[in-house]
Amino acid sequence: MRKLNQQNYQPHQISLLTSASQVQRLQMPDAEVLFYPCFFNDTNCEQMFAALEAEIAWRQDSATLFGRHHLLPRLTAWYGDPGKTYRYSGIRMEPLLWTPTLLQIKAAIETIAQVEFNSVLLNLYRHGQDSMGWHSDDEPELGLNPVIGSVSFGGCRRFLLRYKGDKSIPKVELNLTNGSLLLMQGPTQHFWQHHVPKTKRPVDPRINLTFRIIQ
Ligand SMILES: O=C(O)CCC(=O)C(=O)O
Ligand SMILES: [Mn+2]
Repeated sequence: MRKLNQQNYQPHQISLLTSASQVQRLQMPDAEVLFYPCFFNDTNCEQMFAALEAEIAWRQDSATLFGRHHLLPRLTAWYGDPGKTYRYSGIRMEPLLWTPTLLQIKAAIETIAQVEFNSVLLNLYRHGQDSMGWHSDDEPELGLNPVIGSVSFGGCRRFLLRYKGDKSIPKVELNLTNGSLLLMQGPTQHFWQHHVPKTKRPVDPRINLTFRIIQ
């Protein structure tokens, strides 16, 4: 299994090659979800993973649930334009200033998403026991019908979506591959929740970046 380390990190500008030619539009009611399984090529992915692992100020927050503090089962970080504060699960995050690596990834996905993101939430899943519970990205500061650009580097993890109301609508499952881009937009966050389950299977560390627009 790949170990977290900083050996592959080279702090130089990486020229990003992206591919939007392979795209899947997911067939889901009340949602607009596009998946680009190989948006970044293999060389880019290795360099990006190493750069992000080394540069990002990773921290382990705790969320408050029924008055008790629980360490989040992953490391996180919040970057963005000054003043773009983010609050979720009782956690308040002030943005750190964009790094060149983050700005490169942001520019690459903005060509596809056709919006300008002003912030990004980063998650580092160290191993299969790190995860993300069911939720929607529907905090008020994200506004109506938010565009979420989700980029993944490293170990491939399952990503599930479930409809909030009608339980007869089947769950949707995706493998978020190394170098993939998932775009969730339109009414998706109103009607659907998503999560990254734990796994017992040995899995490489994974970094996920969800680019957002804080109003
Ligand atoms: O790791 C992922 O793919 C999902 C991350 C996510 O849902 C979030 O940051 O809100
Ligand atoms: Mn989310």
